[in-house]
Amino acid sequence: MAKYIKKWVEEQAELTKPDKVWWMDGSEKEARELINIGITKEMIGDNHTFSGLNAKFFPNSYHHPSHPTDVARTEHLTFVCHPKKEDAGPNNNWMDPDEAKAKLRPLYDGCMKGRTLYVIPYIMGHPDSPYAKPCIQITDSVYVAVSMRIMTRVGPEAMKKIGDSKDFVKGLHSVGDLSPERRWIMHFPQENLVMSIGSGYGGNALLGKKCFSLRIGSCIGKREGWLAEHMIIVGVQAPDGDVKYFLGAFPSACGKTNLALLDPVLKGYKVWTLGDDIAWLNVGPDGRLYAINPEAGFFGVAPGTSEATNPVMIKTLKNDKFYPTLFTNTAVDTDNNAPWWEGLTEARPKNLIDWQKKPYDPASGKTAAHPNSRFTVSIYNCPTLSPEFDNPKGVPISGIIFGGRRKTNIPLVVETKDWEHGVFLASIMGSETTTAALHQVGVVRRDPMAMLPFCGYNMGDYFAHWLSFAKKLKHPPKIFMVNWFRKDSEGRFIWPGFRDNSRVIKWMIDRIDGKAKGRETMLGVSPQKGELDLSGLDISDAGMEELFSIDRESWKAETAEIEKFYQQFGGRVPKALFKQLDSLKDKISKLP
Ligand code: GTP
Ligand code: SPV
Ligand code: MN
Repeated sequence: MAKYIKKWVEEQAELTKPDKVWWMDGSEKEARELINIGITKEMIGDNHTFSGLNAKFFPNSYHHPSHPTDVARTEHLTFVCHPKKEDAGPNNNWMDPDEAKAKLRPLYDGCMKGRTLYVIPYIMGHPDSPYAKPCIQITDSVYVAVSMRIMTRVGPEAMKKIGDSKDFVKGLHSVGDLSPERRWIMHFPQENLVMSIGSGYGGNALLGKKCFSLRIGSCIGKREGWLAEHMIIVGVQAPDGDVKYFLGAFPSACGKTNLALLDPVLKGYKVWTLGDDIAWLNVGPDGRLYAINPEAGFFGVAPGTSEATNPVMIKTLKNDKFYPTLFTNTAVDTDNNAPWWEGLTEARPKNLIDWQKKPYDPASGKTAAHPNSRFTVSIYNCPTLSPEFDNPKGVPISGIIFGGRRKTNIPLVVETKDWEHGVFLASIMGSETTTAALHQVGVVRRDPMAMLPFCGYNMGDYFAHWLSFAKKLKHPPKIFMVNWFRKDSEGRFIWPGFRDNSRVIKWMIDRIDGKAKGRETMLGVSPQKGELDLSGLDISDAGMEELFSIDRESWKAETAEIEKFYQQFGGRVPKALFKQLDSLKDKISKLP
């Protein structure tokens, strides 16, 4: 066996002192054994890790309640440990690497006593892809072990790929005692190492996801000349059969999964799914931008997912091709033993247990499913999976869409002028915070490229890295900015969103094909009246106008905030972006 893998695993076992070490082979038989352990043995608080659900509703599916204090990413406990603080930037919590390890060591010492240490060899990306990366994660949670098998490519192939090399990504994970007091998610970019303890939740514990594919990945990408991004990848097929590939960056719980599995309302259009959360971007030999999805599954937000809003996801969850599907912190309809969440059906089932498996009382004023409850399902169960998904080269990108959750200010859609202007608008993105992380919900924060919690190094340097692609790309994609979440004075969404977002994508395709003229606005080119296909949609002219309105005073306040945001980075924000900001301020001052 590959000697460095063996050595590293032995060292971690010596530290954590498990009863048993289990090397995962990624087989279905093994997944069944692991799930059985979660049903009969492993506990989280008073509940078993897994309980079986009725296969008539969702085949091969299991419910998982997490610890009640462990329901979302914990950004305040997430650190990036570069040797120099400035390299982490104000966008990351920072700790000196030696200090961080000294803090963690006693927490890991003996933390797996009485438990099993699972070794998970996995590959991010298709094994044949030049962009794929082999990794080893250790965990003491069967939930994490099973989730990793759904979300990544687990198996001996990863070990073969690593061979006798030292060059693999290492992740050490333990649930510890699940106490938020002893919970840390620490990254060591210099060593391609992640150490996570005290949480069993999604992005804190499935280390291939945000920890490796984005935080460590962005640092590797900076060194090697590529980009690790919080983006979906889709192919959009027009009625003439032509497929164009798009990337879409939206902050957590702002619509990526829904857009990635879109069932367009417009006749003749079809969306092919390649990824719903993470994209690795490389410049191809032809000077175009190519994207691969390093993951192999969806870890999607349950609330709001229904036959009406996202029929393709409901079909995915009902598909039994790849075993199993997990439902984390949803409610359960006890009459049917079926998972339920707010929005799944219009009527709420009579007899529910809530996400902590307690009888649900609607009078409590709380939701039955946790607002950040999620499903974990293989991408191979998705009926709209693109035939290009397993193409090791990835797909060539024609358009990049950036979007946030904004009640005001940001129009439904604009096309930016060029790469630099696109990078500028992406760098000033703001979004209202959601329940995907533990913090105050609904406040606007700057979230450049939807990467604020995930960029593993100083964001000023990250902007410069983005700008550097202008020279490398012979055929740069067009960059668009969208906002599905604008509200009217009564607090209702003006744009219907979801499947109707295909109307906006169609206009983007028309722009790329040179078929739509558009009109100049302060922020870029927006559709002319009549260019957006609104057939069959009940929306007033006034509503449409409001979706694109730009208010001078609120934009003045917005740019003041952006300037403050830029200034935090101590001179690392490229001058070109300050120039773009000056030019925007100038345009705002000339608004009527
Ligand atoms: P992460 O997995 O956290 O990265 O989230 P995501 O960006 O994939 O978000 P997702 O698609 O799961 O959507 C999050 C929430 O936004 C869900 O409650 C959706 O119902 C809602 N949502 C998605 N698209 C739209 C839209 O076009 N309009 C409106 N109003 N809501 C939407
Ligand atoms: C997000 O929060 O952006 C997610 C879920 O996609 S997690 O895996 O927890 O990061
Ligand atoms: Mn995400």
